[in-house]
Amino acid sequence: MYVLGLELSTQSVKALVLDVDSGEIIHRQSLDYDSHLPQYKTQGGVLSSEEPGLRHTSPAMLVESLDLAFHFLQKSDVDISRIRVVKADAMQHCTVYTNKSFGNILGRLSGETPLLKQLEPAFSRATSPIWEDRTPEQEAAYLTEAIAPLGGVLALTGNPVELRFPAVQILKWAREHPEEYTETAHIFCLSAFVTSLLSGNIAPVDTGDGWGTNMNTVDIDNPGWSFPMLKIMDAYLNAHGVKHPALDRKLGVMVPYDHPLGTISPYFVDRYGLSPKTKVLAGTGDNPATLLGCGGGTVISLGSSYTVNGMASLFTAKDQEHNLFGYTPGNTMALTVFTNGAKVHDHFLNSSLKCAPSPQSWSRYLGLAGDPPLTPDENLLLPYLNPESVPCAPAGIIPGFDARDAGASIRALCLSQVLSLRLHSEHIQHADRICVVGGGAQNSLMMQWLADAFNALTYHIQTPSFAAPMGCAISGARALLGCTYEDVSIKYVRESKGSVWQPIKANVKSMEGLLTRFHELEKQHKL
Ligand code: XUL
Repeated sequence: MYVLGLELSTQSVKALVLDVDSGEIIHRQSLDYDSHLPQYKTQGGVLSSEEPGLRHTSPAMLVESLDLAFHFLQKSDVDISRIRVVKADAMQHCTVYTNKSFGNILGRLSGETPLLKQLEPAFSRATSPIWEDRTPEQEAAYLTEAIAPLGGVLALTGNPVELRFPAVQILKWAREHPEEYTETAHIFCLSAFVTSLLSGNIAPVDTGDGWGTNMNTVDIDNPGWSFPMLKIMDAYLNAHGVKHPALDRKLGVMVPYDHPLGTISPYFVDRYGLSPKTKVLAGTGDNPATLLGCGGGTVISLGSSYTVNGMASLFTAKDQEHNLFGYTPGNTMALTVFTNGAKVHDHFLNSSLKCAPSPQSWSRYLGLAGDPPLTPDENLLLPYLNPESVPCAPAGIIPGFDARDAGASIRALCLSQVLSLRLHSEHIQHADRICVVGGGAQNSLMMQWLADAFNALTYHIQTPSFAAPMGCAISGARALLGCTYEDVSIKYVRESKGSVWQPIKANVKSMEGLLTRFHELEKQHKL
């Protein structure tokens, strides 16, 4: 018996097949959008734009990428008919917009024709804002103020108003394009959109993604939308000439994590040979999926963005920097998102070595950064290639990349990113082991310094860059075996032998002073 985990992340589509009986990962594939779907001209999966802060992707490209993932899976050695459960995760906060034809089209998809060709008439908005977008400032100010008399957005939804969350993104778009808004029958979080394609029905959103919208309630046992929030949003839309906004009808239903949704769409049976009995589970955000893929402990993900992620009870501090999302049924998780993650390394790699990323160029790049022992006067820098979310700060690499001493800049970047992760992780308490995933987990200097800064052991799981689709596969295995999340985590999450970094005492000590210096530097450059 096999289970399939799929992921639509910012830059790529990933597929992972887990053999539930042996516990082996028998297939994993990552296809980046830029090179496999070059017709969309994306850079790192993002459409080009003149407007600063505007970061959108193409829903058509995402649909095509799903077909591509299945095409490669079909061409692999995997006996696809043995897949019993499919679950997808996606970058959080990305939204997809369709008109009322979408449900009908889904219900009669033909395996003869690619998905996109059939779905094209269903889109009511040509592009999809992603989590990196920073444009709806006017709407964020409105929501913050309008909800204040009702206790504030944080108290109602578990999160402060976030520019990247769907609430303000929807309001801005509807203000600018009221006719598109009126045409729209369904607004999906990307994970629910992909799951709709997989199940052939309009799929609900789960609490993992639904809580990342600023429109949810904080009742984890009874998932749903916050009517005070939707009412205030409708009022804004009315005030901007949008007739009959009725946002609640467009958002659909919210369900708990891993809610079973029936069987796979006949499209995937006819076109790729999946069994018609394959079950589909509710999709989720990449962060909850990553947490499960690592066994539910404390996780640092060093991907396109960097995140610090762990289970947490529901609590809201006025100045909280973290976000709260739903996790496995009845549980919540906390996460801080550092927008400027691997992208800054890509930029430095390009500036220092003038070459494209490859295993060889990365190892030369890291070689320039030197060894782990730290001194109190290490160079530090603020690594904000793009505007930063944690802490909220405008773009700026300060004091800058030094082309004459690239090694010093690369070292300062690695160290400063580690310090920033530590400084803004108050939501993670007493972690003595930290699982590090994402492409950056290959950076052994950062693995060591993370161990030093957190005074905790850092380690890898096998296939750290597939942690989220692995989390989806683990959900699938749990649904098949009917056991607990703990049981499946113990059974399937495998630590990578020999990849453990213990804190170095002298470095732990040096980190204290470096943290203070970094904090000072940060304070000089806040919004
Ligand atoms: C989470 C967030 C990012 C995206 C990356 O709130 O914005 O981690 O989920 O895909």
